[in-house]
Amino acid sequence: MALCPVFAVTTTQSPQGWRDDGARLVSDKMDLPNSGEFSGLLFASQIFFITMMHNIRSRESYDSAKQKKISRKMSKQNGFHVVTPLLESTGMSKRIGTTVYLKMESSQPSGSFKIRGIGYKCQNVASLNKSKGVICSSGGNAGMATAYAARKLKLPATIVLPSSTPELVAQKLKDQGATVKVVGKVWDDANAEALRLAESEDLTVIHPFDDPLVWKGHSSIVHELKASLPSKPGALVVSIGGGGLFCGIMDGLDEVGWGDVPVLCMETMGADCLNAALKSRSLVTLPDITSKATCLGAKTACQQAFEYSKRPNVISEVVTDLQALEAMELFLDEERVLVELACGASLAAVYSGVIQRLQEEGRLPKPLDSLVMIVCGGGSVNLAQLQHLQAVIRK
Ligand code: PLV
Repeated sequence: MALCPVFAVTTTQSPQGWRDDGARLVSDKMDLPNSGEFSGLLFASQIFFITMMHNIRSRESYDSAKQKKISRKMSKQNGFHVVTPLLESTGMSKRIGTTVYLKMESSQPSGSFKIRGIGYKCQNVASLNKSKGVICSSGGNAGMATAYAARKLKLPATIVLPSSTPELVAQKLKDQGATVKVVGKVWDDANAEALRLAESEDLTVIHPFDDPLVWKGHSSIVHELKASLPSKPGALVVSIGGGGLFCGIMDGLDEVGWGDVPVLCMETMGADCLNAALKSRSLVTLPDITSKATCLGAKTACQQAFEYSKRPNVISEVVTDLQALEAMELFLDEERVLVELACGASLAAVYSGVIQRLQEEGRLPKPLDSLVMIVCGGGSVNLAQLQHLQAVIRK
């Protein structure tokens, strides 16, 4: 590629760095050329202009060809998810005295991180060319990711929801072309029905959290963090339902050599199956899901999540629905993004002072290098749903 000269018009006070970068300085104090020198300069600048236009044009076609190649490669590697923004939160950083980064999974096409793992799993199912269709039991978001990926892959999708899932979800799923069934009160009931239907109708099960392929898809979050963070994070915060997101994060941390980063697992009271398992030192099945954060409402965590939670760098904390709701509201106010109560559980780690308490207890370093919040998002929320939660939680 031909090098194109760069002329920088600036004042003599401009930083020396310009010249160090190879730009030629044209000072506003330079002597004006005489007429002979001037026509020579004009001719030179015409040649320069033509060369520059040629370079720009060939650069453009080079860039678009390169871009197409990257896009093709990305769509093969990344499936249906997008690389989400990593934002610095001034409000949260001020609260805990260290830089807080928000990994905005709320920006995913299906509304949450779920599309990473579920998209990857569905691609895998489609590539085997044997499936008559997929079936997923879900509190909402796994279903939305399945319906989205299945539509793109032209696979029929059935989503089984418990009655605790907000009504707006069923309509969103139907809009994606999925068949929707509402069975039982909580996710575990819907899951039993999904397994039965899979058997009787010969459908492929897409598990919302207990599948290594789903974890592999979720682990892409950490690879993106590695590519954009200036250094290893001080700690990471994640919401726990059945533990699929957590498993993906732990796999990813190991893969990038960040296996020792403290990971804070957040649950709501009444959907705290991982915390209960840690206390009992074995997997526990909760008698019921009493939290309104229904997307965290698996009665039993997956085995791998329990194994990972035993690591010394993993901390498990539980907040109330009210703390998660207040976090949701503050986040909407400060960051202008509406997320689900399930995500509010993570945000409450900062807004409810959990981080500061853990630092005082010596369980998290003080000062903390930086904190990464996985803003898991969630599509089962709108203004009416927020108002409903405010009414039932504050009653
Ligand atoms: N939700 C699952 C499981 O529900 C679902 O079917 O959608 N944050 C959000 C917004 C979620 O939707 C979920 C899971 C989680 C966090 C927790 O992820 P997990 O289950 O992988 O730990 C019952």
